[in-house]
Amino acid sequence: MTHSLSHSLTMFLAQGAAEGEPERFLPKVPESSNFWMPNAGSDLAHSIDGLFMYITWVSAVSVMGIFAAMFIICYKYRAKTREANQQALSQVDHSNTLEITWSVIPFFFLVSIFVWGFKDFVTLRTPPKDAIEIYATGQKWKWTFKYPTGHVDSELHVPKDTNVRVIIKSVDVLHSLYIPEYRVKMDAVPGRYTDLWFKANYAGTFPIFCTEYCGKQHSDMLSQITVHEGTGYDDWLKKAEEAIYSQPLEKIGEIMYKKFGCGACHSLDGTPNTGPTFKGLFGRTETLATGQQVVVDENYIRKSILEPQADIVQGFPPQMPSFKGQMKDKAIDGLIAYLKTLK
Ligand code: HEC
Ligand SMILES: [Cu+2]
Repeated sequence: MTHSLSHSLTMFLAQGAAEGEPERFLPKVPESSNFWMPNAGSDLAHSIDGLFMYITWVSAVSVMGIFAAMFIICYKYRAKTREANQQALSQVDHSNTLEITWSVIPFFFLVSIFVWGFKDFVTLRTPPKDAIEIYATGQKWKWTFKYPTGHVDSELHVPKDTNVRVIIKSVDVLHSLYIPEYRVKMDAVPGRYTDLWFKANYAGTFPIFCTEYCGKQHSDMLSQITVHEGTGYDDWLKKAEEAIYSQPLEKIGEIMYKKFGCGACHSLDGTPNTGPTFKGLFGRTETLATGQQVVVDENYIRKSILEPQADIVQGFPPQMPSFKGQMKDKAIDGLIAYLKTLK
């Protein structure tokens, strides 16, 4: 029987997979060792669970001890007659032994909780240097993950037994990236980077949540993490990119426009920004800084992307970065096709 919360959620998400969506597979994890926690998917998660259980049991036993003493003392020293109630027969107001006992014993427990907690906290906040880095962006109401290859996806994919550092940002309000499987959670803050890291011990697909209330569809801000075995991660990355490149050219171009951030400088609605607008660009006659006139065609666009400094458009600063070596040929073809559609 599987009784952990995370497992139930994973089953729920897996059932939700519609036809044509990427394949999802259920975690191959051992039974959770305690019934109220999600599966612990990393070594650190085990340690955090251990600390949690330690604090829980220390507290539970202390509470039982304190309550037992309270009831026994209430009963034993109750006033048996009305007179006894009026005036104490004897009074004890100090006991060194008792005071030292109930200070020193809890002291050791508290110090042990601090040492264990601090050790795990330092590990939690110190990503290993060899970690692969994946960028996560929170926005109302979805997560996007950007991989070292430049691929952007709505789901997180990682290799098993590998340190992964997720660098988190937000483009609008506060969000918080939460992966219960690894007991890691970090706020996504507009205007700054935050991060978390983990090393997955088991392959499988697990839920990801936003745990910072961020507006009316906050509860829909779900994603999932898939942990791959062997070469699975690289295979997935390759396949995911191929899926983009098997689309119609204009569509590829539209994706590249977003992926390479052309929109930061080139608008689609006719307003000039840092660079000229893309609206009606194809076929337009452009005056260059040299005074020369050119008609925007396929070759001109390709050259603008690969060697932006070669032809500078009059009235604009030479600020466009070169995308040489970053973009596949098919991406450039796609952009050209996309620009043609922007009449
Ligand atoms: C940092 C800002 C910036 C980014 C990002 C940027 N560009 Fe540019 N781009 C410019 C500027 C400024 C010019 C005009 C000066 C020049 O010709 O270099 C320009 C010019 C162009 C031109 C020629 C436009 C014309 O009117 O003749 C094309 C085509 C172009 N960019 C395509 C792209 C594509 C495609 C991307 C994304 C892959 C991109 N740019 C990203 C700033 C940028
Ligand atoms: Cu959110």
